[in-house]
Amino acid sequence: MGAPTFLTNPPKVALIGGGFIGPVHAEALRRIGVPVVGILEIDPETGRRTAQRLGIPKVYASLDELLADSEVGSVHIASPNPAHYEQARRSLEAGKHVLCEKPLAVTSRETAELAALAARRAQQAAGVNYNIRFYPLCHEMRARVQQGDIGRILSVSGSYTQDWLLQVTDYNWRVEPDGATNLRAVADVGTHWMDLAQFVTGLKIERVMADLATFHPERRKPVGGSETFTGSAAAERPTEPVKIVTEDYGAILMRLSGDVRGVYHVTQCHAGRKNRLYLEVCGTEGSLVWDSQEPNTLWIGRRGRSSELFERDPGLMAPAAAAISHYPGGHAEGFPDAFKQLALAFYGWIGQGCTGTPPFPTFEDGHHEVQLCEAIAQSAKEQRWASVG
Ligand code: SOE
Repeated sequence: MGAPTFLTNPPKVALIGGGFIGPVHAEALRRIGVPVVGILEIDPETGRRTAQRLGIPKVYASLDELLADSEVGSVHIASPNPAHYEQARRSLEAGKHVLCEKPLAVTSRETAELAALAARRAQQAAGVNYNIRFYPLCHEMRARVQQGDIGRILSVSGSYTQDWLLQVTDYNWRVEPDGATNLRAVADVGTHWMDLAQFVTGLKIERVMADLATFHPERRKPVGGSETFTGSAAAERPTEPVKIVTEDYGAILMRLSGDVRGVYHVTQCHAGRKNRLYLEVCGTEGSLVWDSQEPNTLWIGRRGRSSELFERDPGLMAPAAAAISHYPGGHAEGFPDAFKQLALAFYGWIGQGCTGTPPFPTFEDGHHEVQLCEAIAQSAKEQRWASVG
Protein backbone atom coordinates (compact mmCIF):
# COMPACT_ATOMS: atom_id res chain seq x y z
CA MET A 1 0.00 0.00 0.00
CA GLY A 2 1.35 3.46 -0.89
CA ALA A 3 1.29 6.63 1.22
CA PRO A 4 -2.18 8.06 1.99
CA THR A 5 -3.53 10.46 -0.61
CA PHE A 6 -6.39 11.71 1.56
CA LEU A 7 -5.43 13.12 4.92
CA THR A 8 -7.19 12.64 8.22
CA ASN A 9 -7.45 15.57 10.60
CA PRO A 10 -5.26 18.06 8.71
CA PRO A 11 -5.17 21.74 9.73
CA LYS A 12 -7.89 23.92 8.26
CA VAL A 13 -6.81 26.49 5.72
CA ALA A 14 -7.46 30.18 5.09
CA LEU A 15 -6.62 31.38 1.59
CA ILE A 16 -5.34 34.87 0.80
CA GLY A 17 -6.01 35.85 -2.81
CA GLY A 18 -8.51 34.49 -5.29
CA GLY A 19 -6.98 35.58 -8.61
CA PHE A 20 -5.43 33.10 -11.03
CA ILE A 21 -3.58 30.88 -8.59
CA GLY A 22 -5.57 30.97 -5.31
CA PRO A 23 -8.34 28.77 -6.75
CA VAL A 24 -5.71 26.23 -7.89
CA HIS A 25 -4.62 25.92 -4.24
CA ALA A 26 -8.23 25.47 -3.13
CA GLU A 27 -8.82 22.71 -5.69
CA ALA A 28 -5.61 20.87 -4.76
CA LEU A 29 -6.47 21.01 -1.06
CA ARG A 30 -9.95 19.61 -1.64
CA ARG A 31 -8.50 16.68 -3.54
CA ILE A 32 -6.46 15.63 -0.50
CA GLY A 33 -9.07 16.31 2.19
CA VAL A 34 -7.73 19.60 3.56
CA PRO A 35 -10.68 21.95 4.24
CA VAL A 36 -10.52 25.56 3.05
CA VAL A 37 -12.62 27.45 5.60
CA GLY A 38 -12.08 31.11 4.74
CA ILE A 39 -10.74 33.62 2.24
CA LEU A 40 -9.22 37.10 2.40
CA GLU A 41 -9.40 39.13 -0.80
CA ILE A 42 -8.52 42.66 -1.83
CA ASP A 43 -11.92 43.79 -0.48
CA PRO A 44 -14.87 42.00 1.16
CA GLU A 45 -17.12 42.28 -1.91
CA THR A 46 -14.52 40.53 -4.13
CA GLY A 47 -14.07 38.08 -1.24
CA ARG A 48 -17.77 37.24 -1.21
CA ARG A 49 -17.82 36.63 -4.96
CA THR A 50 -14.73 34.40 -4.82
CA ALA A 51 -16.03 32.55 -1.76
CA GLN A 52 -19.28 31.80 -3.55
CA ARG A 53 -17.51 30.69 -6.72
CA LEU A 54 -15.16 28.38 -4.81
CA GLY A 55 -17.61 27.27 -2.11
CA ILE A 56 -15.59 28.72 0.78
CA PRO A 57 -17.71 29.38 3.89
CA LYS A 58 -16.06 32.45 5.48
CA VAL A 59 -14.93 35.82 4.09
CA TYR A 60 -12.49 37.83 6.21
CA ALA A 61 -12.45 41.63 6.14
CA SER A 62 -8.80 41.88 7.19
CA LEU A 63 -5.62 39.94 7.92
CA ASP A 64 -6.25 40.56 11.63
CA GLU A 65 -9.62 38.85 11.37
CA LEU A 66 -8.12 35.91 9.49
CA LEU A 67 -5.31 35.44 12.01
CA ALA A 68 -7.74 35.67 14.94
CA ASP A 69 -9.74 32.74 13.53
CA SER A 70 -8.76 29.88 15.87
CA GLU A 71 -10.23 27.34 13.47
CA VAL A 72 -7.47 28.18 10.96
CA GLY A 73 -4.23 26.23 11.33
CA SER A 74 -2.64 27.05 8.00
CA VAL A 75 -2.52 30.05 5.63
CA HIS A 76 -2.01 29.89 1.86
CA ILE A 77 -0.73 33.18 0.43
CA ALA A 78 -1.65 33.80 -3.21
CA SER A 79 -1.71 37.60 -3.18
CA PRO A 80 0.48 39.99 -5.24
CA ASN A 81 4.19 39.67 -4.37
CA PRO A 82 4.68 42.90 -2.35
CA ALA A 83 2.04 41.70 0.15
CA HIS A 84 3.73 38.34 0.88
CA TYR A 85 6.23 39.51 3.50
CA GLU A 86 3.79 40.94 6.01
CA GLN A 87 1.22 38.20 5.45
CA ALA A 88 3.78 35.42 5.86
CA ARG A 89 5.47 36.98 8.89
CA ARG A 90 2.27 37.69 10.74
CA SER A 91 0.80 34.27 9.93
CA LEU A 92 3.89 32.51 11.31
CA GLU A 93 3.87 34.75 14.39
CA ALA A 94 0.21 33.83 14.90
CA GLY A 95 1.24 30.17 15.04
CA LYS A 96 -0.10 29.14 11.60
CA HIS A 97 1.62 26.97 9.01
CA VAL A 98 2.31 28.99 5.83
CA LEU A 99 2.45 28.00 2.18
CA CYS A 100 3.36 31.12 0.20
CA GLU A 101 3.32 31.74 -3.54
CA LYS A 102 6.61 32.60 -5.20
CA PRO A 103 8.58 34.79 -4.92
CA LEU A 104 8.50 34.60 -1.11
CA ALA A 105 8.91 38.40 -0.81
CA VAL A 106 10.53 41.21 -2.78
CA THR A 107 13.83 41.80 -0.94
CA SER A 108 16.36 39.38 0.51
CA ARG A 109 16.25 41.37 3.75
CA GLU A 110 12.60 40.33 4.06
CA THR A 111 13.18 36.74 2.96
CA ALA A 112 16.16 36.35 5.32
CA GLU A 113 13.93 37.47 8.16
CA LEU A 114 11.15 35.09 7.11
CA ALA A 115 13.58 32.16 6.79
CA ALA A 116 15.02 32.91 10.25
CA LEU A 117 11.54 33.18 11.74
CA ALA A 118 10.54 29.86 10.17
CA ALA A 119 13.72 28.22 11.53
CA ARG A 120 12.82 29.37 15.05
CA ARG A 121 9.33 27.90 14.68
CA ALA A 122 10.25 24.33 13.87
CA GLN A 123 6.77 23.02 14.66
CA GLN A 124 5.24 25.09 11.88
CA ALA A 125 5.62 24.23 8.21
CA ALA A 126 6.80 27.13 6.03
CA GLY A 127 6.86 26.43 2.29
CA VAL A 128 7.09 28.28 -1.02
CA ASN A 129 4.95 27.03 -3.88
CA TYR A 130 7.60 26.03 -6.43
CA ASN A 131 5.10 23.49 -7.73
CA ILE A 132 7.02 22.47 -10.86
CA ARG A 133 9.30 20.24 -8.81
CA PHE A 134 6.23 18.11 -8.20
CA TYR A 135 5.72 16.92 -11.74
CA PRO A 136 6.70 13.25 -11.33
CA LEU A 137 9.26 13.36 -14.13
CA CYS A 138 11.07 16.24 -12.41
CA HIS A 139 11.52 14.01 -9.37
CA GLU A 140 12.58 11.27 -11.80
CA MET A 141 15.27 13.54 -13.30
CA ARG A 142 16.61 14.30 -9.84
CA ALA A 143 16.70 10.60 -8.95
CA ARG A 144 18.54 9.76 -12.18
CA VAL A 145 21.09 12.50 -11.55
CA GLN A 146 21.60 11.22 -7.99
CA GLN A 147 22.01 7.63 -9.25
CA GLY A 148 24.77 8.84 -11.58
CA ASP A 149 22.84 7.86 -14.75
CA ILE A 150 24.17 10.86 -16.70
CA GLY A 151 27.60 10.93 -15.08
CA ARG A 152 29.21 14.21 -14.04
CA ILE A 153 27.06 17.23 -14.84
CA LEU A 154 28.71 19.55 -17.35
CA SER A 155 26.02 22.10 -18.11
CA VAL A 156 22.40 23.09 -17.52
CA SER A 157 20.31 25.11 -19.94
CA GLY A 158 16.78 26.01 -20.96
CA SER A 159 14.08 28.63 -20.89
CA TYR A 160 10.74 29.68 -19.48
CA THR A 161 8.59 31.20 -22.20
CA GLN A 162 5.05 32.61 -22.23
CA ASP A 163 3.03 34.83 -24.58
CA TRP A 164 0.31 36.30 -22.38
CA LEU A 165 2.14 39.68 -22.10
CA LEU A 166 3.11 39.91 -25.79
CA GLN A 167 0.95 42.89 -26.69
CA VAL A 168 0.94 46.45 -25.35
CA THR A 169 -2.68 45.95 -24.33
CA ASP A 170 -1.74 42.95 -22.13
CA TYR A 171 -1.74 44.12 -18.55
CA ASN A 172 -1.69 42.66 -15.04
CA TRP A 173 -0.45 43.65 -11.59
CA ARG A 174 2.70 41.64 -12.34
CA VAL A 175 3.93 44.26 -14.84
CA GLU A 176 4.02 46.93 -12.10
CA PRO A 177 7.29 47.55 -10.19
CA ASP A 178 7.58 45.90 -6.78
CA GLY A 179 9.66 48.80 -5.44
CA ALA A 180 12.69 46.53 -4.89
CA THR A 181 14.45 44.76 -7.78
CA ASN A 182 11.49 45.60 -10.03
CA LEU A 183 12.06 42.27 -11.76
CA ARG A 184 9.00 40.68 -13.33
CA ALA A 185 9.63 37.85 -15.84
CA VAL A 186 12.67 36.67 -13.86
CA ALA A 187 10.86 36.83 -10.50
CA ASP A 188 7.59 35.41 -11.81
CA VAL A 189 8.75 32.51 -13.95
CA GLY A 190 12.56 32.66 -13.92
CA THR A 191 12.55 31.68 -10.26
CA HIS A 192 10.53 28.57 -11.18
CA TRP A 193 13.22 27.61 -13.70
CA MET A 194 16.10 28.27 -11.29
CA ASP A 195 14.37 26.39 -8.48
CA LEU A 196 13.81 23.39 -10.73
CA ALA A 197 17.34 23.41 -12.19
CA GLN A 198 18.82 23.42 -8.68
CA PHE A 199 16.36 20.81 -7.38
CA VAL A 200 17.10 18.43 -10.26
CA THR A 201 20.89 18.83 -10.22
CA GLY A 202 21.40 19.32 -6.48
CA LEU A 203 23.68 22.25 -7.42
CA LYS A 204 23.40 25.88 -6.33
CA ILE A 205 23.58 28.84 -8.70
CA GLU A 206 26.47 30.90 -7.32
CA ARG A 207 27.15 33.62 -9.91
CA VAL A 208 25.11 35.21 -12.68
CA MET A 209 25.56 37.51 -15.67
CA ALA A 210 22.27 38.92 -16.93
CA ASP A 211 20.88 40.92 -19.82
CA LEU A 212 17.32 42.22 -19.39
CA ALA A 213 14.97 43.97 -21.81
CA THR A 214 11.63 45.75 -21.59
CA PHE A 215 10.07 45.40 -25.04
CA HIS A 216 7.07 47.59 -24.14
CA PRO A 217 8.24 50.67 -22.23
CA GLU A 218 4.57 51.70 -22.16
CA ARG A 219 1.53 49.41 -21.84
CA ARG A 220 -2.21 50.09 -22.00
CA LYS A 221 -3.81 49.37 -18.64
CA PRO A 222 -7.49 48.38 -18.79
CA VAL A 223 -9.49 50.71 -16.60
CA GLY A 224 -10.65 48.53 -13.69
CA GLY A 225 -7.71 46.07 -13.84
CA SER A 226 -7.33 42.64 -15.43
CA GLU A 227 -6.56 39.09 -14.36
CA THR A 228 -3.56 36.94 -15.22
CA PHE A 229 -3.78 35.22 -18.67
CA THR A 230 -6.79 37.36 -19.74
CA GLY A 231 -4.95 39.64 -22.19
CA SER A 232 -7.37 39.57 -25.14
CA ALA A 233 -10.52 39.87 -22.99
CA ALA A 234 -9.07 42.90 -21.21
CA ALA A 235 -8.12 44.46 -24.57
CA GLU A 236 -11.83 45.10 -25.27
CA ARG A 237 -12.01 47.57 -22.39
CA PRO A 238 -11.02 51.29 -22.20
CA THR A 239 -7.34 51.69 -21.33
CA GLU A 240 -4.89 54.24 -19.95
CA PRO A 241 -1.12 54.44 -20.71
CA VAL A 242 1.32 53.22 -18.05
CA LYS A 243 5.12 53.48 -18.14
CA ILE A 244 6.75 50.05 -17.70
CA VAL A 245 10.10 49.44 -16.02
CA THR A 246 9.83 45.69 -15.34
CA GLU A 247 11.48 43.35 -17.85
CA ASP A 248 9.67 41.34 -20.53
CA TYR A 249 12.83 39.33 -21.25
CA GLY A 250 15.95 38.15 -19.49
CA ALA A 251 18.98 36.10 -20.60
CA ILE A 252 21.08 34.72 -17.78
CA LEU A 253 24.49 33.07 -17.81
CA MET A 254 25.23 31.10 -14.65
CA ARG A 255 28.02 29.40 -12.74
CA LEU A 256 26.69 26.65 -10.48
CA SER A 257 28.52 24.88 -7.67
CA GLY A 258 31.45 22.76 -8.87
CA ASP A 259 31.96 25.33 -11.66
CA VAL A 260 29.13 23.75 -13.69
CA ARG A 261 28.05 26.04 -16.55
CA GLY A 262 24.49 27.19 -17.13
CA VAL A 263 22.35 29.46 -19.27
CA TYR A 264 18.64 30.17 -19.58
CA HIS A 265 16.31 32.79 -20.92
CA VAL A 266 12.91 33.91 -19.86
CA THR A 267 10.31 35.86 -21.81
CA GLN A 268 6.63 36.66 -21.53
CA CYS A 269 6.51 37.84 -25.15
CA HIS A 270 7.06 34.64 -27.16
CA ALA A 271 4.05 34.14 -29.46
CA GLY A 272 2.61 30.66 -29.18
CA ARG A 273 4.51 29.63 -26.10
CA LYS A 274 1.68 29.66 -23.58
CA ASN A 275 3.54 28.58 -20.47
CA ARG A 276 6.60 26.47 -21.23
CA LEU A 277 9.46 25.57 -18.96
CA TYR A 278 12.24 23.76 -20.80
CA LEU A 279 15.18 22.21 -18.92
CA GLU A 280 18.22 20.35 -20.27
CA VAL A 281 20.80 18.77 -17.99
CA CYS A 282 23.90 17.50 -19.79
CA GLY A 283 26.35 15.06 -18.23
CA THR A 284 29.38 13.01 -19.28
CA GLU A 285 27.24 9.86 -19.75
CA GLY A 286 23.99 11.29 -21.09
CA SER A 287 21.48 14.10 -20.86
CA LEU A 288 17.96 14.63 -19.53
CA VAL A 289 15.48 16.99 -21.15
CA TRP A 290 12.00 17.93 -19.89
CA ASP A 291 9.35 20.25 -21.36
CA SER A 292 6.47 21.36 -19.12
CA GLN A 293 4.08 21.37 -22.09
CA GLU A 294 4.78 17.65 -22.60
CA PRO A 295 5.14 16.85 -18.89
CA ASN A 296 4.61 13.09 -19.14
CA THR A 297 7.66 12.51 -21.31
CA LEU A 298 11.36 12.69 -20.51
CA TRP A 299 13.98 12.69 -23.26
CA ILE A 300 17.10 10.76 -22.34
CA GLY A 301 20.01 11.61 -24.60
CA ARG A 302 22.80 9.07 -25.21
CA ARG A 303 25.87 9.15 -27.40
CA GLY A 304 26.95 5.54 -27.98
CA ARG A 305 23.40 4.14 -28.26
CA SER A 306 19.96 5.28 -29.24
CA SER A 307 18.46 8.09 -27.21
CA GLU A 308 15.14 7.29 -25.62
CA LEU A 309 11.76 8.83 -24.82
CA PHE A 310 10.74 7.74 -21.34
CA GLU A 311 7.00 7.95 -20.65
CA ARG A 312 5.81 8.61 -17.12
CA ASP A 313 4.83 5.28 -15.57
CA PRO A 314 5.02 4.85 -11.79
CA GLY A 315 5.81 1.16 -12.29
CA LEU A 316 9.05 2.07 -14.07
CA MET A 317 10.12 5.10 -12.09
CA ALA A 318 12.49 5.75 -9.18
CA PRO A 319 10.66 5.35 -5.81
CA ALA A 320 10.68 9.11 -5.02
CA ALA A 321 9.12 9.89 -8.40
CA ALA A 322 6.65 6.98 -8.33
CA ALA A 323 5.45 8.16 -4.91
CA ILE A 324 4.20 11.45 -6.38
CA SER A 325 2.62 9.89 -9.48
CA HIS A 326 -0.91 8.72 -8.70
CA TYR A 327 -2.11 7.62 -12.12
CA PRO A 328 -0.83 4.74 -14.23
CA GLY A 329 1.19 5.40 -17.39
CA GLY A 330 -0.90 6.71 -20.26
CA HIS A 331 -3.21 8.64 -17.90
CA ALA A 332 -1.78 12.13 -18.25
CA GLU A 333 -0.85 14.06 -15.12
CA GLY A 334 -0.34 17.83 -15.26
CA PHE A 335 -0.45 21.24 -13.59
CA PRO A 336 -3.26 20.60 -11.04
CA ASP A 337 -1.65 17.28 -10.09
CA ALA A 338 1.69 18.98 -9.33
CA PHE A 339 -0.16 21.34 -6.98
CA LYS A 340 -1.85 18.39 -5.33
CA GLN A 341 1.46 16.60 -4.84
CA LEU A 342 3.15 19.65 -3.30
CA ALA A 343 0.18 20.10 -0.93
CA LEU A 344 0.36 16.42 0.01
CA ALA A 345 4.07 16.72 0.79
CA PHE A 346 3.38 19.83 2.88
CA TYR A 347 0.44 18.44 4.87
CA GLY A 348 1.95 14.95 5.06
CA TRP A 349 4.99 16.49 6.78
CA ILE A 350 2.74 18.39 9.18
CA GLY A 351 0.89 15.10 9.87
CA GLN A 352 4.19 13.50 10.84
CA GLY A 353 4.89 16.23 13.41
CA CYS A 354 7.16 18.42 11.21
CA THR A 355 10.20 16.21 11.75
CA GLY A 356 13.06 15.49 9.38
CA THR A 357 13.93 17.32 6.17
CA PRO A 358 10.88 19.04 4.69
CA PRO A 359 9.97 17.32 1.38
CA PHE A 360 8.82 20.64 -0.16
CA PRO A 361 10.48 23.97 -1.09
CA THR A 362 11.15 25.83 2.17
CA PHE A 363 11.44 29.50 3.12
CA GLU A 364 15.22 28.97 2.91
CA ASP A 365 14.78 27.97 -0.75
CA GLY A 366 12.51 30.99 -1.27
CA HIS A 367 15.18 33.23 0.28
CA HIS A 368 17.84 31.88 -2.09
CA GLU A 369 15.57 32.60 -5.10
CA VAL A 370 15.18 36.25 -4.03
CA GLN A 371 18.95 36.51 -3.54
CA LEU A 372 19.26 35.23 -7.10
CA CYS A 373 16.84 37.91 -8.32
CA GLU A 374 18.89 40.60 -6.62
CA ALA A 375 22.12 39.31 -8.16
CA ILE A 376 20.45 39.21 -11.60
CA ALA A 377 19.16 42.79 -11.23
CA GLN A 378 22.58 43.98 -10.08
CA SER A 379 24.38 42.18 -12.90
CA ALA A 380 22.04 43.61 -15.55
CA LYS A 381 22.44 47.11 -14.17
CA GLU A 382 26.24 46.98 -13.92
CA GLN A 383 26.73 44.74 -16.98
CA ARG A 384 29.05 42.34 -15.19
CA TRP A 385 29.03 39.06 -13.28
CA ALA A 386 27.43 39.20 -9.81
CA SER A 387 27.73 36.79 -6.89
CA VAL A 388 24.61 35.46 -5.22
CA GLY A 389 23.99 36.31 -1.56
C1 SOE B 1 2.09 34.10 -14.57
O1 SOE B 1 3.21 34.43 -15.27
C2 SOE B 1 2.12 32.71 -13.99
O2 SOE B 1 0.87 32.57 -13.49
C3 SOE B 1 3.09 32.48 -12.87
O3 SOE B 1 2.93 33.40 -11.83
C4 SOE B 1 2.96 31.05 -12.40
O4 SOE B 1 3.85 30.77 -11.39
C5 SOE B 1 3.11 30.08 -13.55
O5 SOE B 1 2.76 28.83 -13.13
C6 SOE B 1 2.26 30.43 -14.70
O6 SOE B 1 2.39 31.77 -15.02
